[in-house]
Amino acid sequence: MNKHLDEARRILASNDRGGYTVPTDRLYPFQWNWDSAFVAMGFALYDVDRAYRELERLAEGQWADGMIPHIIFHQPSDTYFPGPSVWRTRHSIPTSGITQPPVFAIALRKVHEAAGSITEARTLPLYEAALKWHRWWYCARDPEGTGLVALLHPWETGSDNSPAWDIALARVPTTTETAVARKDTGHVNAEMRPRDEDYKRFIHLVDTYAACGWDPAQQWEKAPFKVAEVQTTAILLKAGEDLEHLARRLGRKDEAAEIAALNARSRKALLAQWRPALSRFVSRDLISGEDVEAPTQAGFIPLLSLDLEEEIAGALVGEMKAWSKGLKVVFPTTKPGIESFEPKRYWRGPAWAIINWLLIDGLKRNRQPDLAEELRKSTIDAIETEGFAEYFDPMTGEGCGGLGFSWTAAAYLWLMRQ
Ligand code: 9WN
Repeated sequence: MNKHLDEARRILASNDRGGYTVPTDRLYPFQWNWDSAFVAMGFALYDVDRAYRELERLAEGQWADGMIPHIIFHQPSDTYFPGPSVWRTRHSIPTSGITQPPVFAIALRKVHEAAGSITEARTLPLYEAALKWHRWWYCARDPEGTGLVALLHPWETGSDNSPAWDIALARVPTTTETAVARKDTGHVNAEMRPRDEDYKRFIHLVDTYAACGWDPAQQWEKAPFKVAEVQTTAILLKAGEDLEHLARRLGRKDEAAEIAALNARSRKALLAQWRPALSRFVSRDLISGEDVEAPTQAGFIPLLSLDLEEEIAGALVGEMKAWSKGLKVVFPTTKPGIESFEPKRYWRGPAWAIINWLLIDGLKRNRQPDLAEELRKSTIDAIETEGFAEYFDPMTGEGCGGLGFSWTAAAYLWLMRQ
C-alpha cells in the first residue's frame, strides 16, 4: 500500500476514542458532527463495522426534537473552549446546542452500500435518526417553508469565520455573560484562527440561545444572526436525495414521498439563488433581507445537488477557474485578491480537503470531469507534500492548523479509491 494511504489509516486509528473519531488530538478532543460523517465514508472503504460505529456514536447525541448537535462531549477534556458548562444543554450525553452541515445521510448511504444487503438491520436505526434530523431542519430552520434552511450561528455552517458572515456577524454584540477563555490559540498559531472579536460574538450567540433554553422557536425569534445558507441547503438536498434512496430500499414508501417533496422544495429554492452577474449562488441574510454577496466557496457547493443547465454549469466553472489561477493549491475558500482574502486564516482563504471533496462530486455530477480531476490532484499533492493538515495555504501550499487531521485522512482515502 502507498505509504500515505497507510498513514491516513493510522491517523484515523490514533484519533479513535472508542468508536468515534476526534478531528485531531487536543485542539478538537470531542466528536464533531460533519467531521464524523466524512470519517465514516473513509472507514466505509475498509472497515464497514467501524464506519457504522462512527455514525451510531454520533446519533447517541441526537436530541428528542431531532437535532444532531455539532459536538458530542462523550468524555471530558479541558483542552477545548467552549465545553459543556458553557453550552448548558440538557441531553443525557453532554452536547453543544447548535448543529452542523447534515452530511450524515450522504455517509449512511455510502456505508450501507459498502456493507451490502446483509446489514439492513444496522442501517435502519441510523436511517430513522437521519429522517428525524431532516424533519428538524425543515421545521426548526425553515419554519416558513422557503426551501432554504437557516443557520443561527457561524459554527453551524462549519465555515466559522468565513467572509460570508462579516456583515451578519457585525450586528451581533461583543458582550458576553460567559468569560471567553480560548484554548485554540494555545494549540495553533493565532494568525491561522478566527479573531478574538469573532469569538466574543460566537459566545454572545451561545449565551443568547442558552437563555432561550435551546427552544428552536424562541431561538428563531431572538436570533441576531440568521442566514438562509446555500452550502448547507445544498448538502441537505444531497443528503435528502440519499435518504430518499435509502427509504425506497428499506420499503418506506410514504417516507420516501415525504422526503422527495422536501427535496423538490429545496431544489427550487436553491436554483432561485443563482446570480448570473456573479456566476455564483448566494445565501440570504434573513435579518436584512439582502443577498450575501461575499465571494466564498459556498457559492459553488450547489453543484453537489443540482443538475444544472449547460450555461449555468459553464459559468460556475469559468468562475472557479478564474479564482484558481496561479494558486499552488485549489480550491480557495475566499476569492483571492480581494481585501477579505487571508490565505492562512481558517475559512478566509485556505483550501480544505473536504470542501474539495464536495466540489469534486458536484463537478462530476455536472459533467465537468477535467476540473474535478484538477481539484482531486491538487488535494492529493498538497497532502502528499505537507501531510494531513487541517487545511492548506492556497498561495504557498503550506499545511496549516491542526495536524494528523481525521477528515483530511478520510478525504485522502476517498480521493485515492479505485
Ligand atoms: C467549532 C472540527 C471543527 C469543524 C469546523 C471547523 C472547526 C470548531 C472550532 O473545527 O470548528 O465547531 O472550534 O473552530 O470550522 O468546520 O467541524 O474539525
